[in-house]
Amino acid sequence: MPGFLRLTATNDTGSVKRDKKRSQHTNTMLNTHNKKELDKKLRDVHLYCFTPGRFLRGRDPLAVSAAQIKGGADVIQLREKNMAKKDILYLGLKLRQLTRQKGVLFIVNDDIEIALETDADGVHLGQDDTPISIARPVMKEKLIGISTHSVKQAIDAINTGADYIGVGPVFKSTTKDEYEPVGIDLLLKIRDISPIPYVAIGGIGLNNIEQLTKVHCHSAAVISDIMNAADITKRCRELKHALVKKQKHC
Ligand code: TZP
Ligand code: MG
Repeated sequence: MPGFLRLTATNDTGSVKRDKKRSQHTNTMLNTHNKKELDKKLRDVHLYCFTPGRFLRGRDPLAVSAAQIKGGADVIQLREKNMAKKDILYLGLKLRQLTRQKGVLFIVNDDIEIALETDADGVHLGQDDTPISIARPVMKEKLIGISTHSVKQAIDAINTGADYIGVGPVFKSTTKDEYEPVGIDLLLKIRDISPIPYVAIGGIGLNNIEQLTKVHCHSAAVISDIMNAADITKRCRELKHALVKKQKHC
């Protein structure tokens, strides 16, 4: 992002200013009961899943999400980069119904309007999406997740009121290959400073998930490893099992 467009700035020596237990905005909102529930659900997230996007291959997207939920998905994120907005909205409305029935968090990627129209639990924003300073007054007590690729970005997200952060790509990701992997190293640094939940993302699969749990990270967002599996439910179960076992904290 060009410097002149940046609304909030923290230098590399910036520090986390937020209370460990309470986010800045929680108290000022009308529906604190709901907010507390959402925050609790967020803290319990292990397996963070996505709609199929380019991995759909003729399947019914709703059936794919149902299979992920059956396998233990704690979050479904509506992430469709090549679908007409109207179709994303219709899919989102159905997903809202399904996730509500099953008690799973429902997050919309990029688009605050669709997040509100579907009554999603929150929105997930990248570094080039709507800044949190603008998103927060609109999203009110709903969740805002921010993608981060460095300690500085993580600190900025925390200090500006994010409810959770995505950290990655931890490993090389073929789904989103414009970023170099940040490695387990960044995860370790963020683990040590973050008062809010963080979710590892990027290139994570059954073959390397133990590298996360070894450093006590028990929350992972996974796209291709699940979408390319012959049995989505089974793969989700395996990933969830790996994330939950020997859990200490994340
Ligand atoms: N952000 C960082 S990596 C990534 C996103 C959305 C894609 C993750 O996909 P995969 O297939 O699990 O690497
Ligand atoms: Mg985005």
